[in-house]
Amino acid sequence: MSCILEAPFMIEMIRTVTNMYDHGWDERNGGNVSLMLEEKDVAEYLDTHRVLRTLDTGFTAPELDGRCFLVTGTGKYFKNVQYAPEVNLGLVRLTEQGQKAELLWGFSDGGRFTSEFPAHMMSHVARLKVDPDNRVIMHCHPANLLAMTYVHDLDEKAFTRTLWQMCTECIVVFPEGVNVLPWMLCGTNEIGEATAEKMKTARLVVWSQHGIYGAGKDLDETFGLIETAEKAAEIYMKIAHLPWKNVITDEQMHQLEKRFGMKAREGYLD
Ligand code: 2HA
Ligand code: ZN
Repeated sequence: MSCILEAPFMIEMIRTVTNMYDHGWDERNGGNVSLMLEEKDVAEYLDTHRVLRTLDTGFTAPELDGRCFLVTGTGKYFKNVQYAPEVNLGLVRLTEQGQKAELLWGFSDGGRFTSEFPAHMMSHVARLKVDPDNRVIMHCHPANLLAMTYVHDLDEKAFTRTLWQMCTECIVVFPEGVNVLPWMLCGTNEIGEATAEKMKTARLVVWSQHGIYGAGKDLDETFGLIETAEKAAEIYMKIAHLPWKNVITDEQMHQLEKRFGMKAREGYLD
């Protein structure tokens, strides 16, 4: 059996959370990532009959029964993942309608998965219904998106249109736009359910005054999605207080739709 630290999914996870930390998106223990895996992929590296511990999840998600997830740990720092992956990450398999998680690897100091596990798992359920290839849910605290939620209208259409207007390729990268939640208490099933509901119509969900959730088919795509939205927010925060002389018009956005063969969210362009 090969060493799990050499598994491509493990290498990619470690590189991604390190990169997120390097981007300044995950101060201290901020942020969390979950990557869905097939049990057969995991079985190349682990004896999947050997359960180290069984953890309560605090929610029910029958759709995820038997699914495996590589996930970041609660209270753990992304900064440290590359130096001690087995302490800071865990690999779990959901059972009993998603109410239990069997730990197959990791959390070696007795830890458990992120406090945002409900939001992650409920978002996986929601995205899988829209896109069966979805594998990743990613949460972090990028400064400019966060800053924008203090000074910009939180209306989803207005927020999306501003981001689209900040870089030409935004509308191509996230044509469905971004959904926005008002401030809510984090770590609860309530914010998990609200996030999952918003995930039905977009892969990006802003948590006002907190951060952002992204979803995608792999770690690269999901990282790139957040990276693009954060770049747009950065430009907005550079120019919001200045007189605007130019803008990307709706007519130009329609040209982008044609050129790139995608369709902006219904009703968001004139
Ligand atoms: O502590 O980001 O939302 C991790 C978080 C909680
Ligand atoms: Zn957070």
